[in-house]
Formats: sequence, structure tokens, C-alpha cells
Amino acid sequence: MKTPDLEQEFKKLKKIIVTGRSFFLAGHLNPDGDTLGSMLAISSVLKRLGKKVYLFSNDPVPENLSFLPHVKSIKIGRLPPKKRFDAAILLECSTPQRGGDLSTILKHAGKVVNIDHHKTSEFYGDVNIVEPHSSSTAEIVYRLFYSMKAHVTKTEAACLYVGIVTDTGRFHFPATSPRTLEVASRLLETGFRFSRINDLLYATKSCLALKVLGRGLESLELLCGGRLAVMSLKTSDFACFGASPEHTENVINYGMMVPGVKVTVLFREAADCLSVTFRSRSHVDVSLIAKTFGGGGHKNAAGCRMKAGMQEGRKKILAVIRKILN
Ligand SMILES: [Mn+2]
Repeated sequence: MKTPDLEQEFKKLKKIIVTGRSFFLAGHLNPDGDTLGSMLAISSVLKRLGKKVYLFSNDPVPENLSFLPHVKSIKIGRLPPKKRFDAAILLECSTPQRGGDLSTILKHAGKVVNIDHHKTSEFYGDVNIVEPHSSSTAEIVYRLFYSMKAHVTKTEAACLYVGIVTDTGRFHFPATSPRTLEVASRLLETGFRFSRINDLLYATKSCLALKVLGRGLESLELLCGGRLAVMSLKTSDFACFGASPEHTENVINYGMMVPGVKVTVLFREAADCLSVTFRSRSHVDVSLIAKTFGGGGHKNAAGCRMKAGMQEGRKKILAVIRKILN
């Protein structure tokens, strides 16, 4: 499909925002800093414009992001009783299903808007603002503010900053561009306490998360001559501490610290599936692997969920990665 002209798409969205009155906003399953920060910033500007907003997340807000301004206004797993919205805006959902079961909402929405920076994003919206070169969805949302000539408040800046800083791994990943830093700089000018946010994001870890990290590190093994790092977390690795899946965030990144590792995979047993997360370096495109198994993501960070047990899932995924690395 031909990629739509972004300027045109921004114009269309601006029109939807100006004329619409009720908006449904949703992010992806297991929401992260970019999804939540982007949702909250858009919701805030819509409310400033006098619009009605329903914020939805299929899954709960991770503990480490509970400081986000107005995060409690997000309805967790609760779809609205009212079915008809002037527009439904999906953030960071490469397919509508990434947001949960939104079929009824999308069917009745006046317009469906897809704002995403995943290169696997399917153009399912009436408006598709898909910018794979953007570091984060928050960076795209900043551009929306700019194109609407809306000033960014301190709290909105804090939300967008969280999206950018988390998705770029603190301005570390290659997707960080001069433009990313420029946007971050503009956000900092609003005067929100970014150092406090960095503390909360990066210098704070719950005891449970530290213990689960320990289990993850214990399971670390190197395959393919040291180019593949594999970690696994079984249900028992959580259950024994009373920890939950959110405590596994960032565990995978430790696999990439081992010199020579090109790909890291984390297998985690979930209630009814096996959750698989991938990280890679340079040319190895893990989003393609994830897509093979019904998932998606970025070239160097992706994930999927499989209807399989640990043994079976591992076997299938590792076979594919071995083929790529050998
Ligand atoms: Mn993102």
C-alpha cells in the first residue's frame, strides 16, 4: 500500500479534532511509557479544547508508571457503555487488535485514527499517522501539538517526555534522532521536573522486580556461539514471590549486555500463553521473527504471544533464530 502523505494525515486529524466532540482513546496491551504518555497528552489537549474523552487500556498501568499525571482517569479493561464516539484514536497499535477487543467501538466510531511508529503498522484507520522513523509515538504527538499550534502545558510535556525517554532507552537506541533531542529540549523548556521523572523511571525498582530480575539472570544462557542470549521465566518464578508480569520489565535488556550477543529472547509463561520478547543489535530484524508468530514491533525490539508451553514455544522460536544467525 502507498504510504499516505503525513502532512495530509495531520490535516485530516486536525479537522477531526476541531469538529468532533467525543473521543475514544486507547493504547496497546500491556501499556508502556510511550503508549500511556501519548494517550494522556492527547487527552489533556482534547479536554482543554472542551472535548469529551474516554481513555481505555485493556491492561493495567505498570507500577513504575503510576506517577503519570491523571493516569487514574484511564479506565482499565472497562469499555464505555456508550458505543458511539466521533473519533476513536488508537496509539501504538500496529493492528486494532493490539488494543484489545475494540471491534464494537471501531465499528461505530465516526473516524478511526491510527497514530503509530511501528513499521509493521497496518493502515487500518481513516487517518493513519504512521512514522517508523520517529523515536516514539510521543514524538509524533508533539508534532500534532505543533501542527495544531497548541502550546504544551507542563503536565503534557511530562507525559510526552516519559514516552520519548522510555522508548529511546534514555536517548540510547539508534531511533534517537536530532529531531528527538530537539523535541525533548522544547519539552524541557516548559519547566516540568524531568530529573524527578528520571529518578522514578530509572533509579527506582520494587523489591519484587529486583527478585524477578534475579531469577531472569539466573536463567540466562548463551547459544549460537555466544550470539544468542536466552532467558526464561516460569510461573513459579513469579508465584514464589507473589510477583506479576509487570515485574519483568527490562529483564530482557540484560541479555544484550553480554559482549558478542546479537539477539536476546525472553520467554515468560503467562496465564493462557507464552509471552516472547526480542531484542537485537544492528541488522538483525526481530520484528520479522515476531510477525511470523503473530506479533510485531521494531527492528531491534519486538514481541509476540504464542499458544504454546515453554518447551514447545522455545523450540519453535529458537529454530527460527538459529536459521537467521547461522
Ligand atoms: Mn512506542
